[in-house]
Amino acid sequence: EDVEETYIMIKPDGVQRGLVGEIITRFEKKGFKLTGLKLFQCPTELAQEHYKDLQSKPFFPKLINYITSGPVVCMAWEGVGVVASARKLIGATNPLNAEPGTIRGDLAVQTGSNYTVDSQDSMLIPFGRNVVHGSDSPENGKREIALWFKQGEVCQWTPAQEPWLTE
Ligand code: YYY
Ligand code: MG
Repeated sequence: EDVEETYIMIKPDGVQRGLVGEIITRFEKKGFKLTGLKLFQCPTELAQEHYKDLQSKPFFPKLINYITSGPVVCMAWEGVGVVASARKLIGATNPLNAEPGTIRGDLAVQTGSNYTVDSQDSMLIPFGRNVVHGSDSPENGKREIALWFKQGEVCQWTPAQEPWLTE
């Protein structure tokens, strides 16, 4: 199977709440390879570019305000099937629907005002504070890593544990 790359970002609420170590640990323990890591204050234009597919959504301005409201932790992770696997570790977009055991299920509660579990997937109700971002496809993984990291900030290396992870 193909080695993929995914862009994982601890959002400002995760940084402010002191969850950085906990979240990195989940990806590390799983066995993925960390190839990029930095604390970063995101400019508005970059947030808009990152979320450009959502620019017509009513919650877009709130989303941009939230992502730029404080530092984020930018990460690149590599591995076979890492994109889908990271999305599973992260859990459902709305923390109210995220399963226990997932990052959002264990570490977040935020919902928009008026939000109930029954109004699932409504794009009308903002529920921004979900702690972490993960790319939704290998193509977007590459696109987002190129967007958030400069040349030379992503490292190619061989973890010592590699022979113990796969045969
Ligand atoms: O990929 P993921 O983060 O799980 O969800 P997306 O559908 O890509 O939405 C990106 C981001 O937008 C989400 O993490 C929170 C925010 N958002 C929101 O505030 N309100 C919604 N109704 C839907 C999404
Ligand atoms: Mg997404």
